[in-house]
Amino acid sequence: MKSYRLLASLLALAALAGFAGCGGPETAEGGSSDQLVITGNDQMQFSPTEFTVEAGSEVTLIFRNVGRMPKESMGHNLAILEQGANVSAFARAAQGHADNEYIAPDLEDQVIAATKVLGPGEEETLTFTAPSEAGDFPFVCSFPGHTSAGMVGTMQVE
Ligand SMILES: [Cu+2]
Repeated sequence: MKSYRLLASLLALAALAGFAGCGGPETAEGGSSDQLVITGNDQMQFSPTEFTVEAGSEVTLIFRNVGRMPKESMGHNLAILEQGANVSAFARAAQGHADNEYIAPDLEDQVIAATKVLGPGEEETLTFTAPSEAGDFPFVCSFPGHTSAGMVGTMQVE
């Protein structure tokens, strides 16, 4: 009887472990909708250039610089801006602010979330709450010249 009970609890444990084992990948899969990876490369390209989040949700976004060029000449950041922000004005204002990760202090109120400037092979995880209203929100790399070279994208809030 005793050993039966032991067996039963072992089975229960195994079932639990099995369940957790299944739950892990499922969670990771389910999380792919709100855990995003965006890359930046030496060709000044974001990939992807669009992603979608649910309004008001907690977003985890990994930004990775997959390039090889030095940070001083080809660093990248990722700054998500408020809806309607003037992207080129934001990028222009950023140019003199290497000491602030190329974010103009005056315009920080337009930033929903931003990484530091990353060098080759570096990544940073951003966590933020998505805006509560639906719409398109621009994101940019504000390293000098990169926004105008096309390092821009859109966060769609649904
Ligand atoms: Cu860049």
